[in-house]
Amino acid sequence: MSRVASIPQQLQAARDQTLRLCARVNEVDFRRQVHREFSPIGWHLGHIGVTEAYWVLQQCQGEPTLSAAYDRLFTPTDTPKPERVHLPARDEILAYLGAVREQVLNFLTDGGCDPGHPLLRDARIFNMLLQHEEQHQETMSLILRLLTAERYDSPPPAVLAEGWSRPERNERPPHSSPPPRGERGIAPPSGQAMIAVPAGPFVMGSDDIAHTLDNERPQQEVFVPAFLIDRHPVTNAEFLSFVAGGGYHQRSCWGAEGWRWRAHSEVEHPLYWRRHGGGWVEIGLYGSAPLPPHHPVQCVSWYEADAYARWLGKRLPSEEEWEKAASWDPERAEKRPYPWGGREPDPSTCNCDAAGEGTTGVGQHAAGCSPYGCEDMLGNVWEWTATWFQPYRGFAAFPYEGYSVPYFDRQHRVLRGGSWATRRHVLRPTFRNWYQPWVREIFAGFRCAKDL
Ligand code: AVJ
Ligand code: FE
Repeated sequence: MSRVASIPQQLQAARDQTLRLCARVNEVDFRRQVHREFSPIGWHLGHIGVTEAYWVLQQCQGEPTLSAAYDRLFTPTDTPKPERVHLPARDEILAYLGAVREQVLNFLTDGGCDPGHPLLRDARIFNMLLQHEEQHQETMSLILRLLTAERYDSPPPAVLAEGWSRPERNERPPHSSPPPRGERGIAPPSGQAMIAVPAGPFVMGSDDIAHTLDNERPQQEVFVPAFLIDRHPVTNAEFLSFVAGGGYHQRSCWGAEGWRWRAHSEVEHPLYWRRHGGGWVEIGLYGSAPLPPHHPVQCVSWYEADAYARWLGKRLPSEEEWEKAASWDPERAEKRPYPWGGREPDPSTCNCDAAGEGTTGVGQHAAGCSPYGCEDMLGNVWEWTATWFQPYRGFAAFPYEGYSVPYFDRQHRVLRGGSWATRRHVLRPTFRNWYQPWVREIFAGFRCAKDL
Protein backbone atom coordinates (compact mmCIF):
# COMPACT_ATOMS: atom_id res chain seq x y z
CA MET A 1 0.00 0.00 0.00
CA SER A 2 1.50 3.27 -1.11
CA ARG A 3 1.87 6.06 1.42
CA VAL A 4 -0.09 8.35 -0.90
CA ALA A 5 -3.25 6.28 -0.39
CA SER A 6 -5.63 7.88 2.07
CA ILE A 7 -5.80 6.72 5.67
CA PRO A 8 -9.31 5.20 5.30
CA GLN A 9 -8.13 3.22 2.28
CA GLN A 10 -5.06 1.98 4.10
CA LEU A 11 -7.12 1.01 7.14
CA GLN A 12 -9.52 -0.87 4.89
CA ALA A 13 -6.74 -2.73 3.06
CA ALA A 14 -5.17 -3.79 6.36
CA ARG A 15 -8.52 -4.96 7.70
CA ASP A 16 -9.24 -6.99 4.56
CA GLN A 17 -6.04 -8.93 5.18
CA THR A 18 -6.86 -9.45 8.88
CA LEU A 19 -10.24 -10.87 7.93
CA ARG A 20 -8.74 -13.11 5.24
CA LEU A 21 -6.35 -14.60 7.80
CA CYS A 22 -9.12 -15.17 10.36
CA ALA A 23 -11.30 -16.82 7.72
CA ARG A 24 -8.71 -19.58 7.35
CA VAL A 25 -9.53 -21.16 10.72
CA ASN A 26 -12.59 -22.99 11.99
CA GLU A 27 -14.37 -22.01 15.24
CA VAL A 28 -12.31 -24.46 17.28
CA ASP A 29 -8.92 -23.26 16.09
CA PHE A 30 -10.12 -19.65 16.25
CA ARG A 31 -10.11 -19.86 20.06
CA ARG A 32 -7.45 -22.48 20.65
CA GLN A 33 -3.99 -21.70 22.04
CA VAL A 34 -1.84 -23.90 19.84
CA HIS A 35 1.47 -22.82 21.44
CA ARG A 36 2.14 -21.48 24.92
CA GLU A 37 3.93 -18.36 23.63
CA PHE A 38 1.11 -17.29 21.29
CA SER A 39 -2.50 -16.33 21.98
CA PRO A 40 -5.36 -17.73 19.87
CA ILE A 41 -6.06 -16.13 16.47
CA GLY A 42 -9.40 -14.86 17.82
CA TRP A 43 -7.65 -13.06 20.63
CA HIS A 44 -5.45 -11.20 18.16
CA LEU A 45 -8.58 -10.19 16.27
CA GLY A 46 -10.23 -8.66 19.36
CA HIS A 47 -6.95 -7.08 20.47
CA ILE A 48 -6.65 -5.26 17.12
CA GLY A 49 -10.10 -3.73 17.66
CA VAL A 50 -9.55 -2.78 21.29
CA THR A 51 -6.25 -1.10 20.44
CA GLU A 52 -7.84 0.92 17.64
CA ALA A 53 -10.75 1.94 19.88
CA TYR A 54 -8.43 2.95 22.72
CA TRP A 55 -6.17 5.23 20.69
CA VAL A 56 -8.68 6.81 18.33
CA LEU A 57 -12.02 6.80 20.13
CA GLN A 58 -10.95 7.12 23.75
CA GLN A 59 -7.64 9.01 23.53
CA CYS A 60 -8.30 11.26 20.51
CA GLN A 61 -12.08 11.60 20.37
CA GLY A 62 -12.61 11.47 24.15
CA GLU A 63 -15.43 8.93 23.92
CA PRO A 64 -16.18 6.30 26.59
CA THR A 65 -15.28 2.69 25.84
CA LEU A 66 -17.63 0.55 23.76
CA SER A 67 -17.04 -2.43 26.03
CA ALA A 68 -15.15 -2.58 29.33
CA ALA A 69 -15.28 -6.39 29.14
CA TYR A 70 -13.54 -6.40 25.74
CA ASP A 71 -10.97 -3.91 27.00
CA ARG A 72 -10.09 -6.26 29.85
CA LEU A 73 -10.05 -9.46 27.81
CA PHE A 74 -8.03 -8.06 24.90
CA THR A 75 -5.47 -6.00 26.81
CA PRO A 76 -2.35 -8.13 27.34
CA THR A 77 -1.57 -6.73 30.79
CA ASP A 78 -5.12 -7.47 32.03
CA THR A 79 -5.56 -11.03 30.80
CA PRO A 80 -2.75 -13.60 31.07
CA LYS A 81 -2.16 -15.84 28.03
CA PRO A 82 -3.77 -19.03 29.37
CA GLU A 83 -7.04 -17.12 29.96
CA ARG A 84 -7.20 -15.74 26.43
CA VAL A 85 -9.01 -18.85 25.19
CA HIS A 86 -12.31 -17.75 26.74
CA LEU A 87 -13.47 -15.74 23.78
CA PRO A 88 -16.86 -14.48 22.56
CA ALA A 89 -18.26 -15.93 19.32
CA ARG A 90 -16.29 -14.99 16.24
CA ASP A 91 -19.25 -13.08 14.76
CA GLU A 92 -19.56 -11.03 17.93
CA ILE A 93 -15.90 -10.01 17.81
CA LEU A 94 -16.23 -9.21 14.11
CA ALA A 95 -19.27 -7.03 14.83
CA TYR A 96 -17.30 -5.20 17.53
CA LEU A 97 -14.43 -4.54 15.09
CA GLY A 98 -16.93 -3.23 12.56
CA ALA A 99 -18.55 -0.90 15.12
CA VAL A 100 -15.17 0.49 16.19
CA ARG A 101 -14.11 1.01 12.61
CA GLU A 102 -17.34 2.78 11.69
CA GLN A 103 -16.90 5.25 14.54
CA VAL A 104 -13.23 5.77 13.62
CA LEU A 105 -14.13 6.56 10.01
CA ASN A 106 -16.87 8.95 11.15
CA PHE A 107 -14.36 10.68 13.41
CA LEU A 108 -11.93 11.00 10.48
CA THR A 109 -14.46 12.35 7.98
CA ASP A 110 -16.85 14.35 10.20
CA GLY A 111 -14.17 16.92 10.92
CA GLY A 112 -14.23 16.09 14.63
CA CYS A 113 -10.60 15.20 14.17
CA ASP A 114 -8.23 17.99 15.33
CA PRO A 115 -5.01 17.66 13.29
CA GLY A 116 -3.16 19.65 15.97
CA HIS A 117 -3.73 16.88 18.54
CA PRO A 118 -0.32 15.39 19.45
CA LEU A 119 -1.50 11.91 18.43
CA LEU A 120 -3.06 13.04 15.17
CA ARG A 121 -0.32 15.21 13.66
CA ASP A 122 0.77 13.69 10.32
CA ALA A 123 -1.75 10.92 11.04
CA ARG A 124 0.85 9.36 13.30
CA ILE A 125 -1.58 7.40 15.46
CA PHE A 126 -3.13 5.89 12.34
CA ASN A 127 0.27 4.92 11.01
CA MET A 128 1.00 3.35 14.38
CA LEU A 129 -2.30 1.44 14.30
CA LEU A 130 -1.65 0.20 10.75
CA GLN A 131 1.72 -1.16 11.86
CA HIS A 132 0.10 -2.63 14.95
CA GLU A 133 -2.55 -4.47 12.96
CA GLU A 134 -0.02 -5.67 10.39
CA GLN A 135 2.32 -7.01 13.07
CA HIS A 136 -0.55 -8.97 14.57
CA GLN A 137 -1.32 -10.29 11.07
CA GLU A 138 2.15 -11.76 10.91
CA THR A 139 1.55 -13.42 14.28
CA MET A 140 -1.71 -14.85 12.91
CA SER A 141 0.25 -16.21 9.94
CA LEU A 142 2.71 -18.00 12.19
CA ILE A 143 -0.17 -19.47 14.21
CA LEU A 144 -1.69 -20.78 10.96
CA ARG A 145 1.62 -22.47 10.23
CA LEU A 146 1.71 -24.00 13.72
CA LEU A 147 -1.77 -25.39 13.14
CA THR A 148 -0.70 -26.94 9.83
CA ALA A 149 2.32 -28.56 11.46
CA GLU A 150 0.19 -29.90 14.28
CA ARG A 151 -2.02 -31.67 11.74
CA TYR A 152 0.94 -32.97 9.81
CA ASP A 153 2.50 -34.44 12.96
CA SER A 154 -0.53 -35.91 14.70
CA PRO A 155 -2.58 -38.83 13.44
CA PRO A 156 -5.99 -37.50 12.40
CA PRO A 157 -8.78 -38.26 14.92
CA ALA A 158 -11.29 -40.97 14.04
CA VAL A 159 -14.01 -38.34 13.74
CA LEU A 160 -12.93 -35.11 12.10
CA ALA A 161 -14.17 -31.91 13.69
CA GLU A 162 -16.11 -29.57 11.44
CA GLY A 163 -13.81 -27.70 9.09
CA TRP A 164 -11.04 -30.25 9.50
CA SER A 165 -9.63 -31.88 6.47
CA ARG A 166 -7.10 -34.66 6.52
CA PRO A 167 -3.64 -33.42 5.62
CA GLU A 168 -2.35 -34.88 2.43
CA ARG A 169 1.01 -35.96 3.60
CA ASN A 170 4.12 -35.35 1.62
CA GLU A 171 2.34 -34.13 -1.43
CA ARG A 172 3.38 -31.02 -3.19
CA PRO A 173 1.07 -28.22 -2.03
CA PRO A 174 -1.09 -26.68 -4.75
CA HIS A 175 0.64 -23.30 -4.45
CA SER A 176 4.20 -24.43 -3.95
CA SER A 177 6.88 -22.46 -5.74
CA PRO A 178 8.57 -23.88 -8.84
CA PRO A 179 11.85 -25.72 -8.34
CA PRO A 180 14.77 -23.29 -8.03
CA ARG A 181 16.65 -22.51 -11.19
CA GLY A 182 20.36 -23.23 -11.28
CA GLU A 183 21.15 -25.97 -8.79
CA ARG A 184 24.27 -25.00 -6.95
CA GLY A 185 24.53 -28.06 -4.75
CA ILE A 186 25.43 -28.11 -1.09
CA ALA A 187 27.45 -25.14 0.09
CA PRO A 188 31.09 -25.76 0.93
CA PRO A 189 31.96 -25.51 4.63
CA SER A 190 33.18 -21.94 4.09
CA GLY A 191 29.61 -20.80 3.46
CA GLN A 192 28.64 -18.28 0.83
CA ALA A 193 30.51 -15.38 -0.79
CA MET A 194 30.66 -12.35 1.50
CA ILE A 195 30.61 -8.62 0.81
CA ALA A 196 33.11 -6.21 2.36
CA VAL A 197 31.76 -3.06 3.99
CA PRO A 198 34.63 -0.64 4.73
CA ALA A 199 34.96 1.14 8.07
CA GLY A 200 33.13 4.43 8.36
CA PRO A 201 30.14 6.26 9.73
CA PHE A 202 26.56 5.87 8.58
CA VAL A 203 23.20 7.23 9.63
CA MET A 204 21.23 4.82 11.82
CA GLY A 205 17.54 5.00 12.73
CA SER A 206 14.97 7.59 11.76
CA ASP A 207 13.48 10.90 12.89
CA ASP A 208 10.26 10.35 10.95
CA ILE A 209 7.86 10.47 13.90
CA ALA A 210 4.82 9.92 11.69
CA HIS A 211 5.93 6.63 10.12
CA THR A 212 8.33 4.93 12.53
CA LEU A 213 7.98 3.46 16.02
CA ASP A 214 9.60 4.88 19.14
CA ASN A 215 12.51 2.39 19.32
CA GLU A 216 13.85 3.44 15.86
CA ARG A 217 14.42 7.00 17.05
CA PRO A 218 16.29 9.29 17.30
CA GLN A 219 18.42 9.14 14.20
CA GLN A 220 22.15 9.15 14.94
CA GLU A 221 25.50 8.88 13.23
CA VAL A 222 27.26 5.63 14.09
CA PHE A 223 30.82 4.62 13.22
CA VAL A 224 31.03 0.98 12.11
CA PRO A 225 34.41 -0.82 11.82
CA ALA A 226 35.03 -2.76 8.58
CA PHE A 227 33.20 -6.08 8.30
CA LEU A 228 32.12 -8.81 5.91
CA ILE A 229 28.48 -9.79 5.46
CA ASP A 230 26.71 -12.53 3.49
CA ARG A 231 25.23 -11.48 0.16
CA HIS A 232 21.96 -13.27 0.94
CA PRO A 233 20.33 -15.05 3.86
CA VAL A 234 21.69 -18.51 4.74
CA THR A 235 19.84 -21.07 2.59
CA ASN A 236 18.31 -24.43 3.47
CA ALA A 237 21.12 -26.16 1.53
CA GLU A 238 23.75 -24.27 3.52
CA PHE A 239 22.03 -24.99 6.79
CA LEU A 240 21.61 -28.64 5.82
CA SER A 241 25.38 -29.06 5.72
CA PHE A 242 25.44 -27.91 9.36
CA VAL A 243 22.67 -30.37 10.27
CA ALA A 244 24.21 -33.25 8.32
CA GLY A 245 27.66 -32.38 9.61
CA GLY A 246 26.51 -32.89 13.20
CA GLY A 247 26.48 -29.21 14.12
CA TYR A 248 23.62 -29.66 16.58
CA HIS A 249 25.80 -32.00 18.62
CA GLN A 250 29.10 -30.18 18.38
CA ARG A 251 29.66 -28.35 21.65
CA SER A 252 32.16 -25.86 20.18
CA CYS A 253 29.47 -24.38 17.90
CA TRP A 254 27.23 -23.29 20.75
CA GLY A 255 27.28 -20.63 23.45
CA ALA A 256 26.71 -21.84 27.04
CA GLU A 257 23.06 -20.78 27.08
CA GLY A 258 22.43 -22.09 23.57
CA TRP A 259 23.95 -25.46 24.44
CA ARG A 260 21.67 -25.77 27.48
CA TRP A 261 18.69 -24.84 25.31
CA ARG A 262 19.72 -27.41 22.70
CA ALA A 263 20.01 -30.21 25.23
CA HIS A 264 16.76 -29.33 26.96
CA SER A 265 14.71 -28.80 23.79
CA GLU A 266 16.32 -31.72 21.95
CA VAL A 267 16.08 -29.66 18.77
CA GLU A 268 18.00 -31.16 15.85
CA HIS A 269 16.75 -29.23 12.83
CA PRO A 270 14.69 -26.12 11.95
CA LEU A 271 11.13 -26.10 13.26
CA TYR A 272 9.30 -27.18 10.10
CA TRP A 273 11.82 -29.61 8.64
CA ARG A 274 10.78 -33.28 8.68
CA ARG A 275 12.80 -36.30 7.57
CA HIS A 276 11.11 -38.07 4.68
CA GLY A 277 12.34 -40.89 2.50
CA GLY A 278 16.02 -40.30 3.10
CA GLY A 279 15.67 -36.55 2.52
CA TRP A 280 13.85 -33.62 4.03
CA VAL A 281 10.51 -31.97 3.52
CA GLU A 282 9.31 -28.64 4.87
CA ILE A 283 5.82 -28.12 6.25
CA GLY A 284 4.20 -25.11 4.62
CA LEU A 285 0.78 -23.57 4.76
CA TYR A 286 -0.77 -26.32 2.62
CA GLY A 287 1.14 -29.36 3.82
CA SER A 288 4.65 -30.51 3.11
CA ALA A 289 6.92 -30.19 0.10
CA PRO A 290 10.55 -31.14 -0.61
CA LEU A 291 12.85 -28.76 1.26
CA PRO A 292 13.63 -26.00 -1.26
CA PRO A 293 17.45 -25.90 -1.19
CA HIS A 294 17.97 -22.31 -2.27
CA HIS A 295 15.31 -20.68 -0.14
CA PRO A 296 16.47 -19.00 3.07
CA VAL A 297 16.30 -21.26 6.11
CA GLN A 298 13.40 -20.13 8.29
CA CYS A 299 12.00 -20.79 11.74
CA VAL A 300 15.28 -21.17 13.59
CA SER A 301 16.05 -19.75 17.02
CA TRP A 302 18.77 -17.19 17.68
CA TYR A 303 20.76 -20.03 19.29
CA GLU A 304 20.65 -22.09 16.09
CA ALA A 305 21.63 -19.07 13.97
CA ASP A 306 24.50 -18.28 16.31
CA ALA A 307 25.68 -21.91 16.28
CA TYR A 308 25.67 -22.09 12.48
CA ALA A 309 27.74 -18.90 12.27
CA ARG A 310 30.28 -20.21 14.80
CA TRP A 311 30.50 -23.47 12.88
CA LEU A 312 31.88 -21.47 9.94
CA GLY A 313 34.11 -19.32 12.13
CA LYS A 314 31.72 -16.45 11.57
CA ARG A 315 29.21 -14.56 13.71
CA LEU A 316 25.87 -12.82 13.43
CA PRO A 317 25.96 -9.17 12.35
CA SER A 318 25.24 -6.44 14.89
CA GLU A 319 22.14 -4.43 14.08
CA GLU A 320 24.36 -1.46 13.16
CA GLU A 321 26.19 -3.62 10.63
CA TRP A 322 22.93 -4.98 9.28
CA GLU A 323 21.34 -1.55 8.85
CA LYS A 324 24.45 -0.08 7.24
CA ALA A 325 24.67 -2.97 4.76
CA ALA A 326 20.96 -2.59 4.01
CA SER A 327 20.53 1.15 3.60
CA TRP A 328 23.75 3.15 3.37
CA ASP A 329 24.80 4.61 0.03
CA PRO A 330 28.55 5.20 0.46
CA GLU A 331 28.90 7.08 -2.83
CA ARG A 332 26.38 9.76 -1.92
CA ALA A 333 26.93 9.44 1.85
CA GLU A 334 23.17 9.09 2.14
CA LYS A 335 20.67 6.76 3.74
CA ARG A 336 18.15 5.11 1.43
CA PRO A 337 14.49 4.62 2.39
CA TYR A 338 14.76 1.06 1.01
CA PRO A 339 17.90 -0.91 0.06
CA TRP A 340 17.15 -0.31 -3.63
CA GLY A 341 16.12 3.35 -3.31
CA GLY A 342 12.83 5.13 -2.85
CA ARG A 343 10.41 2.98 -4.82
CA GLU A 344 7.73 1.11 -2.85
CA PRO A 345 8.46 -2.64 -2.52
CA ASP A 346 7.27 -4.80 -5.42
CA PRO A 347 7.86 -8.44 -6.42
CA SER A 348 11.06 -7.51 -8.29
CA THR A 349 12.71 -6.02 -5.21
CA CYS A 350 11.52 -8.20 -2.35
CA ASN A 351 9.22 -10.97 -1.15
CA CYS A 352 6.76 -9.41 1.30
CA ASP A 353 3.01 -8.98 1.94
CA ALA A 354 2.53 -12.78 2.05
CA ALA A 355 2.23 -12.56 -1.73
CA GLY A 356 3.49 -16.10 -2.34
CA GLU A 357 2.65 -17.36 1.15
CA GLY A 358 6.21 -18.51 1.74
CA THR A 359 9.89 -17.91 1.10
CA THR A 360 11.40 -17.46 -2.36
CA GLY A 361 14.82 -18.61 -3.57
CA VAL A 362 17.76 -16.32 -2.96
CA GLY A 363 19.01 -14.47 -6.03
CA GLN A 364 15.49 -13.69 -7.23
CA HIS A 365 15.53 -10.11 -5.97
CA ALA A 366 18.76 -8.77 -7.46
CA ALA A 367 16.81 -5.61 -8.41
CA GLY A 368 16.31 -5.05 -4.68
CA CYS A 369 19.95 -5.20 -3.65
CA SER A 370 21.50 -2.53 -1.44
CA PRO A 371 24.34 -0.22 -2.60
CA TYR A 372 26.83 -2.69 -1.09
CA GLY A 373 25.21 -5.54 -3.05
CA CYS A 374 23.28 -7.37 -0.31
CA GLU A 375 20.09 -9.07 -1.49
CA ASP A 376 16.85 -9.89 0.31
CA MET A 377 17.61 -7.46 3.13
CA LEU A 378 13.89 -6.72 3.25
CA GLY A 379 11.29 -9.49 3.04
CA ASN A 380 11.72 -13.27 2.67
CA VAL A 381 12.86 -13.94 6.27
CA TRP A 382 13.48 -11.85 9.37
CA GLU A 383 17.17 -11.88 10.22
CA TRP A 384 18.51 -12.43 13.71
CA THR A 385 21.24 -10.01 14.75
CA ALA A 386 23.80 -10.29 17.55
CA THR A 387 22.32 -7.27 19.34
CA TRP A 388 20.17 -7.21 22.48
CA PHE A 389 17.09 -5.01 22.09
CA GLN A 390 18.04 -1.77 23.85
CA PRO A 391 17.01 1.89 23.48
CA TYR A 392 19.03 4.22 21.26
CA ARG A 393 20.63 7.18 23.04
CA GLY A 394 17.92 9.84 23.35
CA PHE A 395 15.04 7.33 23.20
CA ALA A 396 11.62 8.64 24.23
CA ALA A 397 8.67 6.26 24.63
CA PHE A 398 5.74 6.97 22.27
CA PRO A 399 2.78 6.74 22.41
CA TYR A 400 3.05 4.61 25.57
CA GLU A 401 5.74 3.02 27.74
CA GLY A 402 4.46 -0.46 27.08
CA TYR A 403 5.28 -0.64 23.38
CA SER A 404 9.07 -1.01 23.70
CA VAL A 405 10.28 -0.34 27.24
CA PRO A 406 9.30 -3.66 28.88
CA TYR A 407 11.44 -5.48 26.30
CA PHE A 408 14.66 -3.54 26.94
CA ASP A 409 15.46 -6.34 29.39
CA ARG A 410 18.47 -8.12 27.83
CA GLN A 411 16.20 -11.10 27.18
CA HIS A 412 15.33 -10.15 23.60
CA ARG A 413 17.51 -10.13 20.48
CA VAL A 414 16.89 -7.74 17.59
CA LEU A 415 15.62 -9.05 14.26
CA ARG A 416 15.72 -6.95 11.09
CA GLY A 417 14.28 -6.82 7.61
CA GLY A 418 10.83 -8.42 7.70
CA SER A 419 9.67 -11.70 6.17
CA TRP A 420 7.46 -12.91 3.33
CA ALA A 421 4.54 -12.43 5.75
CA THR A 422 5.47 -8.86 6.72
CA ARG A 423 3.28 -6.12 5.30
CA ARG A 424 4.26 -2.78 3.80
CA HIS A 425 3.88 -0.48 6.78
CA VAL A 426 6.34 -2.59 8.78
CA LEU A 427 8.88 -3.12 6.01
CA ARG A 428 11.86 -0.74 6.20
CA PRO A 429 15.58 -0.86 7.02
CA THR A 430 15.17 0.94 10.36
CA PHE A 431 12.39 -1.29 11.78
CA ARG A 432 13.44 -3.24 14.87
CA ASN A 433 11.71 -6.46 15.82
CA TRP A 434 12.58 -8.42 18.95
CA TYR A 435 12.10 -11.90 20.37
CA GLN A 436 13.70 -14.08 23.01
CA PRO A 437 16.60 -16.14 21.62
CA TRP A 438 14.77 -19.46 21.90
CA VAL A 439 11.72 -18.41 19.84
CA ARG A 440 11.64 -20.23 16.48
CA GLU A 441 7.98 -20.01 15.49
CA ILE A 442 8.51 -16.61 13.83
CA PHE A 443 9.63 -16.46 10.19
CA ALA A 444 13.23 -15.87 11.16
CA GLY A 445 16.43 -16.76 9.36
CA PHE A 446 19.75 -14.97 9.38
CA ARG A 447 22.89 -14.09 7.47
CA CYS A 448 26.45 -14.25 8.77
CA ALA A 449 29.07 -11.57 9.28
CA LYS A 450 32.78 -11.58 10.02
CA ASP A 451 35.43 -9.07 11.09
CA LEU A 452 37.53 -7.74 8.27
C1 AVJ B 1 7.47 -6.33 18.00
C2 AVJ B 1 6.31 -8.15 17.01
C3 AVJ B 1 7.43 -8.45 19.10
O1 AVJ B 1 3.76 -8.70 18.49
O2 AVJ B 1 4.63 -8.82 20.45
C4 AVJ B 1 2.12 -5.85 18.91
C5 AVJ B 1 4.60 -6.02 18.34
N1 AVJ B 1 3.44 -4.81 20.23
N2 AVJ B 1 1.38 -5.25 19.87
C6 AVJ B 1 4.52 -8.29 19.36
C7 AVJ B 1 3.41 -5.56 19.14
C8 AVJ B 1 2.20 -4.62 20.68
C9 AVJ B 1 5.41 -7.08 19.06
N3 AVJ B 1 6.64 -7.50 18.30
FE1 FE C 1 -0.62 -5.54 20.16
